[in-house]
Order: sequence, then C-alpha cells, then structure tokens
Amino acid sequence: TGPDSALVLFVLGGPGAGKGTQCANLVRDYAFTHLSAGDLLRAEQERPGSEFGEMIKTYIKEGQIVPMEVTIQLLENAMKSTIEKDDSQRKFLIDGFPRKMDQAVAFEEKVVPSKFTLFFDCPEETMRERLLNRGKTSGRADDNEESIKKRFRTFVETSMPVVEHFEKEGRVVKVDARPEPAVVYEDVKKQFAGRGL
Ligand code: UP5
Ligand code: MG
Repeated sequence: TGPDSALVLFVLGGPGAGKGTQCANLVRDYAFTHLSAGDLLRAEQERPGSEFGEMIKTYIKEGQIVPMEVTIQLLENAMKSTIEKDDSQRKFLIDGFPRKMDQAVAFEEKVVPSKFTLFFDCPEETMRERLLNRGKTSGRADDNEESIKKRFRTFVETSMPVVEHFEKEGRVVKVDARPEPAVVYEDVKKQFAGRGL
C-alpha cells in the first residue's frame, strides 16, 4: 500500500509564519515525516539535469506558485520513498502546500485527503520582520523586500482562499503564530490532543 493510506496534515500560514519551525517540533514529538513543498522545489531546482530548474527559480523569486503538476509529483515521490524505506512511517506533515485551490483539489483526489489543516495565523508586519531577519543569513533568493512583497500578495490573493475553503468544511485547526515559538507550540499540542493525536 502507498500514500493513499497515509495520515496527512497540511501545514499552512503566510510566508514566515513559522511553519517549518513548528514542523520540526512535531517531527521530534509525534514522529511525523516533514515534507516542505518549498524545500522540495528548492532541491529540484538544484538537481543537475532537472528540466524544471530555471522555471522553479523564476517562480520562487517572483513569489508565484509553481504549476501544480511539478509540486504534486515531488510530494508524491517523497511520500512513496519514505514509505518504501520504512513501511510503518505513514504520518506526514505537508508544509506550505496546497497554496492554490486547484492544488488542494488535485492532491486530495489523486494522492490522499488530509485529516485537517494546521493554520498558523500571523500578521504581515510580524512575518516581514522575521523574513528580513532570516534573510541576513538564509541565502534564500526570496528573503528580500521585493520578493517578500510579492509572496504576501500571492498569499492573500491565492492561498488564503484555500484555508477559507477548508475552514468552511470544519477542517482547519488555527493557531496564533505571534508569540514566541515555545508558546505557539504549546497551543499546537493542546489542539492536537483535542483532535485525538
Ligand atoms: N520564527 C519562526 N517562528 C517564530 C516565532 N514564533 N517567533 C519569532 N520568530 C519565529 O520561520 C521564519 C523565520 O522566523 C525563521 O527565522 C524562524 O526562526 C523565525 P519559518 O519556520 O521558516 O517559517 P515558514 O512559515 O516556514 O516560512 P517560509 O519562508 O518557509 O514560508 P514560505 O511559505 O514563504 O516558503 P516556502 O518554502 O513554503 O515556499 C517558498 C516558495 O516556493 C513560494 O513562495 C512559491 O514560490 C514556491 N512554492 C510553490 O510554488 N508551491 C508550493 O506548493 C510551495 C512553495
Ligand atoms: Mg518554510
């Protein structure tokens, strides 16, 4: 059996909301496998011989969403190879995906429905500060004023509607992402306990 029997949580929130930071906590304490769509795209961009490298580079710098066929394939491959290595590992955090309605529908139809979406709610000004601060050392091509503005715009126009869609279905667990990481994580744990995790 493959990814269709996996337990999947989507982890969403604006750029710099703290998705990656909190996923690391959940991997440690709940034995999830963490798959960041952005990390997978950045790795594919660097992979010698990738036919998508240049395209991905441009999309990320511009804060645009890479065509879903590419991202879904990367996620599905990563899930499959995780399960192949260890058949008992079937809990996945899918971080930073889906960020567009068509991706959400296609993934849940073709791969597996998510149990719920963990949503990190954070004001833009806070996210901006975090990203500019990280940009001093991250080397990420999109941690600069200009790209950050574009990422925020894409988030509001394209990605928030996905969260709102899941919210209408009662499938969103919302966490206040403003406090320090340890406090945010306490809230995550409390909400997970309430959902039987
Ligand atoms: N930090 C974290 N939590 C903090 C807290 N509570 N208090 C104070 N500081 C906190 O954190 C960001 C920074 O803030 C770090 O320095 C951290 O220490 C600090 P992090 O945990 O990295 O936040 P995260 O939400 O993961 O931010 P990230 O920058 O990764 O979010 P994005 O969603 O913008 O990036 P992602 O890698 O997911 O996507 C990048 C691009 O890839 C997208 O813009 C898009 O072009 C492309 N993409 C697609 O095309 N399709 C996809 O499906 C996914 C991505
Ligand atoms: Mg991240």
